[in-house]
Amino acid sequence: MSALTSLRAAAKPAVADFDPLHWRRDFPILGQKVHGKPLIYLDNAATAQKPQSVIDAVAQFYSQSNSNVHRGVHALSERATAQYEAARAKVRDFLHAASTCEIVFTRGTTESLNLIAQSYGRSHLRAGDEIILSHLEHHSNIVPWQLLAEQLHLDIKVIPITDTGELLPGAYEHLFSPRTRLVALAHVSNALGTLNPVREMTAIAHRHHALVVLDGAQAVPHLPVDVQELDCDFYAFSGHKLFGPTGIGVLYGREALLAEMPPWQGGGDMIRTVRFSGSTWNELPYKFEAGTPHIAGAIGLGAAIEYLNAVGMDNIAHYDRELLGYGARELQRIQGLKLIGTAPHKAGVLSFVMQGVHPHDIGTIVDQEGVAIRTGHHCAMPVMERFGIPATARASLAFYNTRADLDALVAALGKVREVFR
Ligand code: C6P
Repeated sequence: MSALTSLRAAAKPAVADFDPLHWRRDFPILGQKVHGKPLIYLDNAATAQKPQSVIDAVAQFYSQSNSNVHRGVHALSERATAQYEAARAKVRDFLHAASTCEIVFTRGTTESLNLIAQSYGRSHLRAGDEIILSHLEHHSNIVPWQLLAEQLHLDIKVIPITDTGELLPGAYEHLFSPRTRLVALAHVSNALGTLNPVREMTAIAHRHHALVVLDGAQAVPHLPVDVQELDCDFYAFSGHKLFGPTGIGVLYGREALLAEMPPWQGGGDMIRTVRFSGSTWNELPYKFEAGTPHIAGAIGLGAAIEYLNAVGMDNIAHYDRELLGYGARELQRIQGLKLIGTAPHKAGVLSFVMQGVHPHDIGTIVDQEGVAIRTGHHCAMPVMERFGIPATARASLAFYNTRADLDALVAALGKVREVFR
């Protein structure tokens, strides 16, 4: 953490006094102009910006400690290993996991979910077994299960969603059968922002003896997460959406489950012994970290978590709700604009369409005003199909965004209306 950031951390504000501009100064990229206008960055669900302390941690690693981990006895290697493992401990505390054995570093949410499917799934599921997904999943929480289903002849069942973008109450439990082995759910939907009642849904799955995989990619930047309280079996997230580097992610898994799962990739560091007659595996979590990992990425992610601890995840969650409510109210004032995803419990995302305007045109016009949003299907094609639309425009929030940012979006959408009268 930079000196400036630690100074601000010492002055951690109470929830009611949360000042986004205070924290925004830590994000150098946000100070720039785009097309001659101040940048308004509202594409945080795609990837979030990085505070100076994360940039410094990565630069410091490469300029002072760069070395491989778990391999050398020399000073740099020991320092790199200590920093890499310290980052793992920060992730453990951030998720309230019981042990660092349960924290596997991956490339991101996508890799974490594929790891579960290919390691747990291939070794534990059999032809005719069933997996439950929901209609609002990101492709990363659909396609790995489809690949597995093809390999093993499994059946996939889907929880329907309502017009507000909530999982249809009551429909979920009816999908269980004695063959249901696993439920894989987004904690927060990236296309709609819906915050799913995952604790209750996990309890139901466990009553039916099914395991629960939670895709936390869009939850961790907005809410405190406690995997022991949620009681989930696996939890996946990406560092880059959590204000950390790209190319680093996390798979949390219950220790007892990870211990009985086979490795999914072979190579250096994941083995204990290698002979041509057969190999044996390293202890957890290294069994799942084949090859040289993204050391700087893990250290950067650790720095991001330290930074978020200073901001306070409770403050972030409270502020996110407030800002989301403001944004929804202001956007709905725009003639012909329809919000897609109006669940009462949401986090971070305002998806919308405008009558007579393709979302890509919305994105292009607001970009000219310095406002960065994402347009498209958001890697959630089944959601688009459910709402009968090809795409949405999506503003996604972070704690450094302000009401003024949303006002700028509304003003830019006014320009869209002028062009498409
Ligand atoms: N969603 C978005 O703009 P990766 O690419 O592995 O870091 O994350 C994949 C992923 C998985 N689950 C959810 C809920 C997600 O939102 C994402 C990434 C980005 O919405 C890029 S498509």
